[in-house]
Amino acid sequence: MQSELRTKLMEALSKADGAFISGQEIAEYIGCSRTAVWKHIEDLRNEGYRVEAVRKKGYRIISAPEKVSESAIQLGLETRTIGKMIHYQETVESTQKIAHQLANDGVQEGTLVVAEEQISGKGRLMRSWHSPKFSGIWMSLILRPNIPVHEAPQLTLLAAVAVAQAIEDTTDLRPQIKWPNDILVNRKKVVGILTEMQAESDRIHSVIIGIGMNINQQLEDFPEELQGKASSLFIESGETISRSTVIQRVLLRLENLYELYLKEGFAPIKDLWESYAISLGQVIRASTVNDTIIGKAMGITETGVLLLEDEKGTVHSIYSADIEIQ
Ligand code: BTX
Repeated sequence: MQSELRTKLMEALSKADGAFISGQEIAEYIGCSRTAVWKHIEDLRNEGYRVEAVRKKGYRIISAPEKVSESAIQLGLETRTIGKMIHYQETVESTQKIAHQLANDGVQEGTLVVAEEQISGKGRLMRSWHSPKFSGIWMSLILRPNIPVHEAPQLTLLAAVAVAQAIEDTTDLRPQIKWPNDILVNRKKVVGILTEMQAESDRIHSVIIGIGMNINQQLEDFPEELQGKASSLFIESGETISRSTVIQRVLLRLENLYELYLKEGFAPIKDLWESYAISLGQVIRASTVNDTIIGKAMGITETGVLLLEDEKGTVHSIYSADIEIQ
């Protein structure tokens, strides 16, 4: 976990927005000596930042490294709480696993776990998530909402909207959401979201939102069995995309939606979600643990449940399923 001092340093440099900021100003902002500032700037350089230092003017960040380290994410991050604490590791088994441990240890809401690579990335229902090094975003966010346990799945839908908005903010692509947790571009899966929870009786201890985004992979970077159904933002847009910029947009969009949700409930999120939904009005096949239901997707309820009308006119509530558009 990075120090509070580093968080403050990145805040001070973000505020300068590419202009020079003096060592004295930084020292005052952080509450440390100018020598300590100099040492921390050296640490940044060792992590691959290019920092210009000019006598009497101070310091200026010229470029950030390509990694998605704590500082790369925090330089320019506009959020208030989400992503203020970041746990970064180059290689992990799964960011979900680390986030569960941190949540158990009682870390603050908004703590983010992020990695360059996952060795055993997790999908839903024990499936795996392909997470190669340096080309995607593999991150898990810890939230502690004061909501009933049965409403926690709404946060998956909220996260999907935030990710869709962030894709629109950073590319010209038009993302669509397939209930409940896939984000597609041109009908190919570019993002998966896995929401897990720690709770006792009806009290939520924490919700862990895992987000996997394919950003700069080329088609041959995917295993063969995924090549027909998966894609990346690079493949779809033809442009290399800064992963830390996308992370910053996701975190900001998520924070705004989360605040709206805590204030006004799920209704405004539902409207936004429906504006991105790919399957509404279409005939889909929903495979649940016990059953397969074919019907027309009518919409989602106020609690995020999918409604399917079969050919007899019976409306089924789908709480959890895999969806195929017919
Ligand atoms: P899911 O169960 O909806 O999707 C998993 C399925 O998607 C796999 O069975 C496979 O067919 C396909 N798939 C696997 N990898 C990819 C990929 N990179 N791109 C597109 N399709 C793929 C979705 O589960 C939830 C995924 C969450 C991943 C994040 S990453 C950060 C966090 N840590 C972690 O271990 N998981 C989450």
